[in-house]
Amino acid sequence: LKKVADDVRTIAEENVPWFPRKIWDLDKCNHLITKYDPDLDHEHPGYNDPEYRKRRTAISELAFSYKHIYDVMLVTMMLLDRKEVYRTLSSIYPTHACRQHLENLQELEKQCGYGESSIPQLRDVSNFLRERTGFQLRPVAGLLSARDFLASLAFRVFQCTQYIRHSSTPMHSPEPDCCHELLGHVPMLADKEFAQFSQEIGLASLGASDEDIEKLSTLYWFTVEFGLCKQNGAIKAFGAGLLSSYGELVYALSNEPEYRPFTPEECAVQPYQDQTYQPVYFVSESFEDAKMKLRQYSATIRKAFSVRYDPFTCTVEVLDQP
Ligand code: TIH
Ligand code: FE2
Repeated sequence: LKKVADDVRTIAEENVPWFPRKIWDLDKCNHLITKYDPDLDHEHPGYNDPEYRKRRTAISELAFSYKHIYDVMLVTMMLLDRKEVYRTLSSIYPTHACRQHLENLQELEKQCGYGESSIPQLRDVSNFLRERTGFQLRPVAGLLSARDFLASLAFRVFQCTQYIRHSSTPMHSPEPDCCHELLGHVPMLADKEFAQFSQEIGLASLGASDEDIEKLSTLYWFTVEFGLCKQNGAIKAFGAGLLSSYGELVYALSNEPEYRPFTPEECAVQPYQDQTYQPVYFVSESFEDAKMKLRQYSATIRKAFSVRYDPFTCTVEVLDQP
């Protein structure tokens, strides 16, 4: 068939037939040929059978309307305080957020309707992430146990709340909410290196003892949630808990708190604060460096087996320790 999808025309070479680039593009690979079509092909045994053709039409419609998405329910929230949160945070991102966060937030504004007066839908954001790093979002009703939360990271699934913080406290929330997920986590999960780091914490957590889960979730806390990193000689925030809280972001990059270089062994046992700002922050050299250190640390966790994620089947393979 000669039918060409519209977006092909944006590709430079006009003579190149359109072809799917992403798995979602298969939604557009749905053109039938008329041969053997019971409505069009006079030779088809069902051509003179109206009941048969009706049934076939109904079945076809189902096939045509199929979309390669994981359906996430759409939620409408109060727009109310979101505007203020978005505006205030955006004003300090250029000086406080790491490069990856800034770049990805721009993409999210372009592609997912991020902005002060709109609420992006989880479905769109999840599809955006899947395309960038294979991470996907799934809705969660509130704080999960560390074990469950970390386990989902092993599958590149991020458990994402959809409710919003109370309007009386726009600059800090003690619990995750959609501002925290969308402004803090999502732009970071769109970075390949960071996504890898997150998944590796998840993999390390599978089947770990309660004690090791506690350590890994503390490590997660001081990196994914409250991590700082060096960029061009300056210190910037990459932790989602900082990037979603104007109050703590300003505080973290002031000269009040204590900084320590990121060392997993130390970080994993550092007491943390979940009611108010952290007294100490850990500074990573880079995501690459943090990932290598995490790997070394994970290797010291005592387990009778090791795991490997198979992205083709989306399953975790359990391997005996030699
Ligand atoms: N304190 C963060 C905020 O105000 O956005 C939210 C959270 C981060 C980590 C746990 S809760
Ligand atoms: Fe979080």
